[in-house]
Amino acid sequence: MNTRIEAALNDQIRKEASSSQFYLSMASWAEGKGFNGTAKFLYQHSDEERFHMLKLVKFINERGGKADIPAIEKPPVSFESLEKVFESLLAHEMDVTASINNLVDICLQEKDYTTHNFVQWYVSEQLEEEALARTILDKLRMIGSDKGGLYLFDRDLENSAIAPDAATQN
Ligand code: OFO
Repeated sequence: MNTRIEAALNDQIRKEASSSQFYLSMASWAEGKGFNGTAKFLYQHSDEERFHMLKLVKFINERGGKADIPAIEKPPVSFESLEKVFESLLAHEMDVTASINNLVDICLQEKDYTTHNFVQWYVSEQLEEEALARTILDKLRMIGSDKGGLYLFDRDLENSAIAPDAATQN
């Protein structure tokens, strides 16, 4: 496997793994605050990110490269509000999108069209995840600090079809 591509894919493994830990930490915080619907959504999202990481690990190994399983930095453990949680989530997703775009660029420079094709799955996934985070953030900004509104938001998030797909369905 092309060493530049291998390094970029390994870097992406680290990003997906740290997304998973970050969302796990958010989920745990939300659960502790009694936002059970939000916690469920974020636990699910954390699983999804782990699946994204696993997909990269398998791709690298199957193509004769070597996937490195990285150490992960401790994510933040407390958040000011639900709005801050989803602001951080969106900022994080935008960062991941930039990294995926960079990966696409490297594939083209190295003329690795197989990896380029593989990475397209992540391009669409990022588009969906950013749109989802923006929709949720818009709702939270509308609700502000209204307790009744936050209660309904949390309940809706638990039952809603806007939750991320189960990891195994991706
Ligand atoms: Fe892996 O999709 Fe978000 O970060």
